[in-house]
Amino acid sequence: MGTSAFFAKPETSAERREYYQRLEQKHAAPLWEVLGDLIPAQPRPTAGPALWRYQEMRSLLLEAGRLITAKEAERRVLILENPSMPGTSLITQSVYAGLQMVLPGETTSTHRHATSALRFVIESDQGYTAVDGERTTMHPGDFVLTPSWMYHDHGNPGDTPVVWLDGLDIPIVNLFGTSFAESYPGKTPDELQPVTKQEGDAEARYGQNLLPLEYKPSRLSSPVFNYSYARSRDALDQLYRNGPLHACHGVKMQYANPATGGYPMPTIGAFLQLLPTGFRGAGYRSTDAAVYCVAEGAGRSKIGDTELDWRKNDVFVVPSWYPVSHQAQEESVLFSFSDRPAQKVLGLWREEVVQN
Ligand code: 1HN
Repeated sequence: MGTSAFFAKPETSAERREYYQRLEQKHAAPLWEVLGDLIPAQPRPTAGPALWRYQEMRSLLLEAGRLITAKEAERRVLILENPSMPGTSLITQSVYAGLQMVLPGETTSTHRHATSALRFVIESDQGYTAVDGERTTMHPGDFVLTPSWMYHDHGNPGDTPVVWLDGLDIPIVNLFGTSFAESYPGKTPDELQPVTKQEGDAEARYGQNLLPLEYKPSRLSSPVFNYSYARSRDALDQLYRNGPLHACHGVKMQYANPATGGYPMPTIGAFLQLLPTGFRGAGYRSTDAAVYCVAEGAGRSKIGDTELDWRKNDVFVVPSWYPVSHQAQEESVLFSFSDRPAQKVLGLWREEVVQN
């Protein structure tokens, strides 16, 4: 992938090498020796295509549930680390992903951080997330936001484990050297943020094609923080019937901030797409690496030269600028997230239809 250089290294000589050594002692270096690697002609992602089978990860999560409590762990998460990026804790160069489990009866402590988080719910009967004083009950397929610097905690009053995919912009925040984090300043370590709003308030206030009079956004993230699967799924179904079907994406929609039309959070965008039974998508690539979670169905994606078979709840990753084409064996719904909003606002995002 993308090994082409726009600048070839000049010949070297004993005299040049001796000079480079003297430069090194002065903490300086010749640009012409590294230019091609520093500024590749095309993206050269360190991430590779990869897939995590949910059934395997679920058993490992249940094992973690016997080894450590959510309280002791702060968050009981299995990091999904890209096999081509060992030791980084990252799934791509710009986003982090993990699978989190909350067992029946558990709550997690309240904290906040500069990094923004999203959740895509995989298993939940009565699990909830509380963000900025409002709880939302999570159901499979719901897309939930934890925007930057908002206090949040989770709980599971139900009888079965709650599991979701976490996505965070950790590398972006750390790139800029802007990470802050703190626990809720309760008097006891177990003290959670108070619930100050009725469940469903954000949805009623901002998520019904209505807005409060003279509403002015007070933050960069969406005021809606749970985008329910039931509603998104219905929309996809209707849009499939209405057409047209995109040759690469099937029926693909992006989650939106209802107050601005922009992305739900400034650094991470998210998408939901329906691929009808037998769909064979055309090749496509974009500069935003994407993390996918299979909400429904089964199929196969060709990512560069790698073919990955996926089933419900599996997670897979498409690195930056890798051609990808999706095929669906049965009607499938794919959730995905990426750093597209950050790339777009910086004027860096590109996409194209390709042969794959
Ligand atoms: C975090 O706060 C959560 O609140 C999940 O559920 C995963 C990974 C790194 C840093 C903070 C959560 C996280 C995280």
